[in-house]
Amino acid sequence: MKLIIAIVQDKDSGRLSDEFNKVNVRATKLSTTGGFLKAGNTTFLIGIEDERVQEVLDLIEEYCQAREQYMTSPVSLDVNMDSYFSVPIPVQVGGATVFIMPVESFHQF
Ligand code: 2BA
Repeated sequence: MKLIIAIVQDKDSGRLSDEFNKVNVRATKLSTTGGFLKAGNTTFLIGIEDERVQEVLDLIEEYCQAREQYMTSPVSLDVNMDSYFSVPIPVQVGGATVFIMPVESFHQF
């Protein structure tokens, strides 16, 4: 068994969750925040048999798309750093960031 940790954009999480339910892939959704953009994203925890890992990866790849988001970076107008204006900088996010870990044991009580 493996534990798949998949960080996806909130916009993709609803459809991905629906697809998991359709094919009986069990998942837990966590509301998370990206450390860089400090924007909300969704982390799925998926416990899955080894032979179904590729199926899950295929679904994640199909339903999670890359998008451009903008972060605002303060720019100083003078050397004294007295006045600032914000410049939107485009950042490419996703489709998905996925970690796969071995599961030593699995219990449900
Ligand atoms: P964030 O940390 O908010 O990062 C959003 C996007 O900003 C990243 O997209 C990447 O394109 C960019 N970015 C992140 N750190 C950067 C840096 N130090 N310098 C320049 N650009 C940077 P993704 O790579 O697709 O990551 C999307 C989200 O997945 C991340 O949101 C974070 O929540 C998670 N993530 C990505 N890599 C991770 C890792 N190695 N460990 C844990 N979480 C990770």
